[in-house]
Amino acid sequence: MQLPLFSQKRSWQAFLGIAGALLVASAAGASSTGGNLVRNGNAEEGAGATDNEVIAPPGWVTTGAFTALKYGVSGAPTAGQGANLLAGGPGALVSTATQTVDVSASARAIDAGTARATLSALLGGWESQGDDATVEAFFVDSSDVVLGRFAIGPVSAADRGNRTTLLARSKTQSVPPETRRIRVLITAERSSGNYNDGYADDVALTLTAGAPTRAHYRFGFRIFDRELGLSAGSSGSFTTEGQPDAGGETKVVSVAAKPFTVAWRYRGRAYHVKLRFTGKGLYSTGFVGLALSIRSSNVPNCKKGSAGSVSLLRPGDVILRMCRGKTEFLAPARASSWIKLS
Ligand SMILES: [Ca+2]
Ligand SMILES: [Ca+2]
Repeated sequence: MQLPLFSQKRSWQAFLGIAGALLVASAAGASSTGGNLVRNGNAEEGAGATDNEVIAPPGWVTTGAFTALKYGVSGAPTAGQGANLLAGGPGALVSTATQTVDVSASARAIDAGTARATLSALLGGWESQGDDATVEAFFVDSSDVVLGRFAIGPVSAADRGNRTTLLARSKTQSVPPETRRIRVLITAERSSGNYNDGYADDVALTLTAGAPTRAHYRFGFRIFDRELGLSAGSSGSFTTEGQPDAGGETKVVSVAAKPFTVAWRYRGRAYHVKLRFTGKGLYSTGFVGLALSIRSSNVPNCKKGSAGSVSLLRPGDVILRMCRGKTEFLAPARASSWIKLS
């Protein structure tokens, strides 16, 4: 049996105006997943060098002459955070310290695009010398592919006013989806004298897992066309969790909703299709697309279990596809229905 209205979407476009005001996601909460993920970023674990020796700080893989250095000894800053700091050490042009932090416990938030990493440290050098230190964080996936990086420092002699001191630096960056490890690299570079006076202390990496953005939508429409003998309507609501990212597409983490029914009467006969959300979908800029499946139907060729979808496009267009794509509601941005973020 033919249902001309539903198989000819241009008819819908001609006769119906379905509209909505969209839809901006509601506020996101943010929660920290814990404290500093870096081990011994403050150099307090283990001893600090008191002369031109090198004492590799525990927790770090070092190169060059990277060392823990005791505050207050000859040639070191007089006082600072705790007993020790990290330094490039004697004789080395470049010294490094690396450690890798496992962040797989936050995989869900990371892959949803809601995790942010904050890198912070005290960075400094010696008097007017240009020796300095930089801290970098590399986002690494499970195959050891680097997905991105960001850095803090260096602090220049001018930044320090040519004083022997360390200054606080901090930066926050979104964690790319698929990140499973974050590699932290301290690089100390020497430009004057024998000793590499690139200094660091209180090196910290924290992860903040933003709660998935939750948005609750209500929608509905009612259609009546006397000439065609058509009346139709539906309404429903759903809640999405995810992160509609202004920069692009992100996953819908979950969709919660009761099934809804699209029902219509055409030339005296009643039809209905009951749809349920499958929980799958995606966001992209100004767009929410959610997968549906048919729960029950009395429309020929539109059987239980077949797929459908609902797409909501800013500034309010709605597209509802069902019955294997054969039936399609297109909603230009004119009124007779509504979508609402509540
Ligand atoms: Ca310290
Ligand atoms: Ca130096």
